[in-house]
Order: sequence, then C-alpha cells, then structure tokens
Amino acid sequence: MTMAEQEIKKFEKTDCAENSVFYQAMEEVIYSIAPLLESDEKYLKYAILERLVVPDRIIKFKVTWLDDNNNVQVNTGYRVQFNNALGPYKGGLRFHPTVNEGVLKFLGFEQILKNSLTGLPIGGGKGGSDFDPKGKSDFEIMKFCTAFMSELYKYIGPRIDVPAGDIGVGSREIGYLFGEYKKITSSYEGALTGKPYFFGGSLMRPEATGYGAVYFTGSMLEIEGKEPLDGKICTVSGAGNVALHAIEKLQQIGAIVVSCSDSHGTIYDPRGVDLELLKTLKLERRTSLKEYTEVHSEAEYIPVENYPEGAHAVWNIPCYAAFPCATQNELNELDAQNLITNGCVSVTEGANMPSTPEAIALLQSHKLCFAPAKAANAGGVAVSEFEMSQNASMTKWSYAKVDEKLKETMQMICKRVALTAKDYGVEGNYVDGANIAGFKKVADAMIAEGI
Ligand code: NDP
Ligand code: 2IT
Repeated sequence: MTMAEQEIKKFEKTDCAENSVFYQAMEEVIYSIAPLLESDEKYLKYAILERLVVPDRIIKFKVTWLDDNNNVQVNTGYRVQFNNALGPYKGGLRFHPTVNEGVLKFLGFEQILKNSLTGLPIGGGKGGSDFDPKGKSDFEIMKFCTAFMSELYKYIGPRIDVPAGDIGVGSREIGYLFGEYKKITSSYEGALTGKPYFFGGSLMRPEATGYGAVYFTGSMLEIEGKEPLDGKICTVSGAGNVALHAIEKLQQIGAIVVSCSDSHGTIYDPRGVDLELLKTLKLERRTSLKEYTEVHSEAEYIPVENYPEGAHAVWNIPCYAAFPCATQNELNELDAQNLITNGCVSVTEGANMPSTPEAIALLQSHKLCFAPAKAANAGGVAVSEFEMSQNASMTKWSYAKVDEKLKETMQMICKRVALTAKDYGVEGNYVDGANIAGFKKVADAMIAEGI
C-alpha cells in the first residue's frame, strides 16, 4: 500500500454520502502531496494531515424568516471555520438548495490551500445555506439575509472570519448582510468582502475571479509553449459572476467565446456570445438563458434534456480553451473525451472542483494544459484580501492598481505552481504543483505555531 493510500484509509471512518465531494477534494490532495510527506518526516510527526482535514469548528444554525405571503420559512445556515494558520478564516457564502455540511467542507478545505497559494495572510473557511434565492423577491432576499446574519454575526469579524460571495451570493446579498452586521454590532468594519463599491467594496472584486482565471491561463499557455488565447475559440460554462467576467476578459483580449450555460441549458453562438445581453438576462433580470435566442435567432439553445447521454453539451463544442465556471463535477470523463476529440488544448477551472477526478486524469494523460481551481480561480479571494487591506487602512485603490496587483498575483501563482511541480518531478502537472505549494505553506505555519 502506498503512503497516500495509507493516509486515505485513516479517514474512511467518517465516510457518508454528504461527504463524497469532501472526500474527492481530500483524496486529490493526499495523492498530490505524498512525495512531500515522504521527503520530510516532520509533516507526519506533527500529524498535519489529520489536523488539516478536520475543520477547527462547524457552526450550524437555524434561519427563520417570513416570505412575502407572511408564511414562516425555515432554512439551515452554516459556517465552516476550517483553518486559520495563515490569517483570519476567509471564504465565500453559498446560497443554493444543494448546500450541506459536506459541500461546505469540500469548499472550505479547497479554500485553505487556495488562500495559501495567493501568498496573502488569509486562512480558509466557507459557509452558506440551503436557501434557494431563485424566484424570491428582493424583499425576501433581504429578509433571509437579515435573519442569516442575526446568527452569523457572533462568529465573524475583520480579524476573525471574513465571508464573501459564492453561488447565489453577489453584491446585493453582501450589501444586505453587511447592513445587518453593522446594525447589530454598531461597527462599520470590513467583516465581509464583495461589498458594493460605494460603501467599502473594492473596485474589480466582481470581475476578479473571471479575469484572474484568464490571466492565469495566459501565463500557463506561455510557460507550456502554447499559442496565446487571442483569436482562439473558447467555451465557458455557467452564466454567473465568474463565467460572465471570464467571458468579458476573454473578449477584451480578442478570444471568441461561443458558449455559456445555466442550470437549464446551454447557449451556442458560433459568432461569439453577446455579453451585454447575457448580463441583462442573468444579472439584471435573473431569468433563463433560453431568452437569448429570442434576440439572436441564429444561436442555438440546448436544454438540459437534450444533452448528449451522460455528457454536457457545452464540452461537446470544439474549442481551443475551455473554462468550466458553473459548479462542481460539471465536466466528467465523457466531457473530457469530447474536448480531447475536438482538439482542445487547455482547460481552466473557474468554478470550484468542476472536473471529476477521471476527467482530470484523462485530460492530463493527453497532455492538455490543466489549470486547477485552487490556483486558477484564486483571483476572487485575492481581491477580497485587497478589500480587507483597503478597509483596514480606510483607503481606496484605483482600478488600475487592483488590476495590476491581480495580474501580478495570478502570474506569481502560476509560476510557483509550475516550479513546484518541476521540483517534485511532476513537471506540467499543475494539480500536484498547486496542492504541494498550497499545503506546504499552511503545514509549515501549523508546525511553527505549535499544537
Ligand atoms: P453565480 O451564482 O453567480 O453563478 C453560478 C452559475 O452557475 C449560474 O449561471 C448557475 O445557473 C450555474 N449553475 C449553478 N449550478 C449549476 C448546475 N448544477 N448545473 C449547471 N449550471 C449551474 O456563482 P459564481 O459565478 O460566483 O460561482 C460559480 C463557481 O465559481 C462556483 O463553483 C463557485 O464556488 C466558484 N467561485 C466563485 C468565486 C466568486 O468570486 N464568486 C470565486 C472562486 C470560485 P442558474 O443561473 O440557472 O442558477
Ligand atoms: O471560492 C472562492 O474563492 C470564493 N467564493 C471567494 C471567496 C472570498 O472570500 O472572496
């Protein structure tokens, strides 16, 4: 039995269906870091892995709120405070009916290593609720956010734990959460990031994750000796914050983005997607992508029911570079095979863990450039930390300054990941490079801080 298999075996006792995505994230990391554990016995001596895979604490609470028909609604709220060896717990809040403890543990665990890779002083955490924002009125969203914060405020603060957005939580929700936090604590402080600009948000926070993923891809393609993205066909999944800003940056640098998707279907527009229309549909009107074809009749809308058996329509479209930016496990082995067959050169994870382990293995075995989420989508949390800095010093940075620092951060992460992979004998493997580099920094801090 290899060391990685022995380590994985230790954690089987906590297995349950809810935890399957957490296991997926954890297993990948354990396999990647096995050479590091073997090269230095201190990580086993201080039981770093055993300590790292268990959150410092999981806070679970009831959220009771009144809908527009005066019916009482009850949801569950969570905050997983995973690890604060490098700084205050930091990570987003997800509002989606699929949220449970296992999903938030997977996201919080990934966040520890992602935040470590940024080189910034932030630990890892994640939170959210099984509340479904879809179809809710603005007042219902406000009432839910208020009720959620009336419990969460006890556990957060600028030096303790700083939540931000994720699926279903954007600047509108962060605004309501911040308003309630301020009201309860009488304190105007940066306890949340992703705030609207005019009351403490950073310029470019909304764009940061999508733009950062494109900057990362540019660096990776350069390091790997591949052609840059300008003039190339790209496919993007999702139509939310990350996807739309990835599309925006890709269009700015001259790439042709021919797709996007939501939970109901996929748009294929071979002439290049109309980003303004997408923003109107998804960010302003919060409606289905289907309406895109009412304006652009030459574009194709493929509803989920018509997806190829076992696969996703968006990964069946020929492209040079693919950007999964919707949700976990949205790119499976069949999808990977379709991308390979169609000549795809590069896959960048804008979403968290969008590719299944089988898909990653297949893409890597065919020598595609593969940028894992914890490295490629770290731009969002990096600019969140810039927001924390600005709030703490009561300053405002210009758009150019944030953009420059974001670009520098993504290029630095990419180089560090590539070099780490090379140092550990797995050149070109950005998954192993990211896991080893991210883990090492947190582990060394944990050892230095004592048990
Ligand atoms: P949004 O809520 O803004 O958008 C999510 C998008 O993904 C929507 O278009 C949604 O469709 C689609 N989607 C969600 N679930 C599914 C599904 N099961 N199948 C198909 N499509 C789905 O979220 P974000 O853009 O913020 O987040 C997207 C991903 O990026 C997540 O994995 C998140 O964790 C990750 N991420 C986000 C960061 C951020 O700064 N926001 C930072 C780093 C990572 P619909 O409109 O129908 O709901
Ligand atoms: O997954 C992520 O990195 C985020 N949702 C952003 C976290 C943050 O604190 O900005």
